[in-house]
Amino acid sequence: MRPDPVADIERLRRSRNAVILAHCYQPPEIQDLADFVGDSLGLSRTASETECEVIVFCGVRFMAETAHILSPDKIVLQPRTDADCSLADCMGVGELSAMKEKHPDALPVCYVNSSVEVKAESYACCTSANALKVVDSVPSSEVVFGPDRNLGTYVSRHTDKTVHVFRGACEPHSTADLADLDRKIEEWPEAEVMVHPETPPDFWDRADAVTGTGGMVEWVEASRAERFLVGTEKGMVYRLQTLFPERSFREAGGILCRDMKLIDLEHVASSLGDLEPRIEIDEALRKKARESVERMVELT
Ligand code: CIZ
Repeated sequence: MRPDPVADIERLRRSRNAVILAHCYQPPEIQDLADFVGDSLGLSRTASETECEVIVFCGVRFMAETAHILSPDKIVLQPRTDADCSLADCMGVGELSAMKEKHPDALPVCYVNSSVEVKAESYACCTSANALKVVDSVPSSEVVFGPDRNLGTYVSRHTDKTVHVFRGACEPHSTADLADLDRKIEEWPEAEVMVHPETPPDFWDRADAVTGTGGMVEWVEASRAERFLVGTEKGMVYRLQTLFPERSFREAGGILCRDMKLIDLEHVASSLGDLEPRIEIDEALRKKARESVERMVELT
């Protein structure tokens, strides 16, 4: 045990020329010490634009992979390699290839919450914020969409294209508690309701905004409401409360990602000290995955 991991982190981040990224689902003490807090793609892009030599990604594996895809010359550390994503893990290249074979006229679009291998086999990547725009912009009238069935269904309801949706789901979001949301709507009837598109459709029907974490920040910024119910992973409430201390937020749906909570101060300090565990990706695979991320940028 380190007597003072925060002091170690402060010393090491300077000596290593490191930036610490925290996804907005991370525990408060990790969000508090991070250089940047946000969504996975925004963080990866921000880090790629800095002069740092080391990126510590406090998040799940696909997020640290995305940082490495965009910053091949930097060392990317993921303090806990067992922090996985149930959504990214549910679709492998085999499943994607089977869908491509079944729908040969469709172009594959993958949600950023996917493995580097799936990104490399996709025509374009997307985020929850731009999924509809990407699907509308790819040069085909049919799309294979994965891995998230809820986001895919949301997109299919708002596009004229045929969307073949993979069956995958984020475990915490897809099993969110609707009765909890309904109870909180009754308790705070004047609150605006924001839900993530990874939640099931019943959640969207009750929401003022169906949007990803970045979209939630923008929604609150533009809104005059004082109270908000937040239908995504619980860590987002801390993020919103930090950004908007004069407003009130409550989580709704009881959405908790245990993998996101595996990272603690001890692990951040030891990964900075050891410069391990590192994300390593085969260079040819990384380049292919980067193409699908770049195509998303071109299309949006
Ligand atoms: O990709 C991300 O950052 C996730 C998991 C969610 C979001 O809505 O930004």
